[in-house]
Amino acid sequence: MTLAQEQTVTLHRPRKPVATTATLAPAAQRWSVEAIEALFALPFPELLFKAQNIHREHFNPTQVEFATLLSVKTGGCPEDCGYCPQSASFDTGVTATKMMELNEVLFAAQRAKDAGATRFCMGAAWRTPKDRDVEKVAELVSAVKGLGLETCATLGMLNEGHAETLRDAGLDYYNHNLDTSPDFYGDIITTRDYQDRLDTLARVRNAGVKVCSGGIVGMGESHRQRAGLIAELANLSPYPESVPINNLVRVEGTPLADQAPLDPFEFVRTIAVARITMPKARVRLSAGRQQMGDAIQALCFLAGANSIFYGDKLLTTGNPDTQADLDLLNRLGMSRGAPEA
Ligand code: SAM
Ligand code: DTB
Ligand code: SF4
Repeated sequence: MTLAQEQTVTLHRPRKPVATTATLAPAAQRWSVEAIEALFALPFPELLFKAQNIHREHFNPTQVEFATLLSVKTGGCPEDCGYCPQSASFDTGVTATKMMELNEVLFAAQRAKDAGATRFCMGAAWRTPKDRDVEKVAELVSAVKGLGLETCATLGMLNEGHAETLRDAGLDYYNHNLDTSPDFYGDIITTRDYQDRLDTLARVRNAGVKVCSGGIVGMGESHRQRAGLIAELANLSPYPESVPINNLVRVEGTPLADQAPLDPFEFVRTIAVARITMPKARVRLSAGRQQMGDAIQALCFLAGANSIFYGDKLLTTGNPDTQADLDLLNRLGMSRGAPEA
């Protein structure tokens, strides 16, 4: 690393997020895209060392959060997100379903809890939920919360009042990903824009619900665009409490089915850079674990990942078996825990 790089990196070390700021406008830019590119460009051992130091300042590095996902309303989505098997625009073999009943969701949540999950995330393939959908999800949230699980929902764009209804039902986190950098976004999704996503995140933040927002890498974005995604997330004020980093799951029938796989070390670097720029966030090693292998996952934990999706399925695609995850953590001498920053 050159002195110039080191200086750039040091100069842009983030200040503490201001917890009282209600909007998510990236007003006080803490991280330039260049500073983040400089992190990505560090020699791998230097980058991981930096990320580990920051991780250890805030978390026990041996603990990993287990969050279980459930698709409560699958497929038939009017959006055209190029990676997504649930979009009605692509023929992926995913069958559209109605919303699940409360007792079915509760059963799945109890099973997730019994298996060791501490957080339960309910996903729905909507562009934006209707008011009555939000009311129904609110019932699911309060029932799941009643089991003693942390709750999370990802339902698409929220309108006025939706976040408040979910908050009042006991929602802890709302997941809405920025997905990629602003300048690559239009290559992947045409049915809504970046500002729509930022507006939903602001609604969530203003309602006092914790923000879960991350993205997908391996969609053909450039190095700079990968850095651009992290810059957008890290410059949110405050940055998200929870940051899922997904490795594209290439699904037959989607426009990205034949995308060349990302160098796995680049994925590890993305985790490390997310950890450095968002020190107190739960950084989740999200989609793509099944394709990744144990060694790369272990490197992700060393790079600062402290959360995984736990359960045999993500929303429509596979995830490692619960026993495989328990075995992996055991082999690494690590354990399940809900990390607190
Ligand atoms: N419809 C809602 C929305 O888009 O916000 C919620 C569900 S959507 C499936 C949640 C996130 O899953 C997406 O924003 C994207 O980041 C991730 N995702 C979807 N398909 C994926 C894939 N094939 N590989 C990796 N991540 C994916
Ligand atoms: C997130 O960032 N990843 C999860 C969750 N948030 C909702 C979803 C991953 C979906 C992978 C493709 C599928 O299973 O359909
Ligand atoms: Fe619909 Fe969400 Fe999939 Fe986009 S990512 S197509 S909004 S389910």
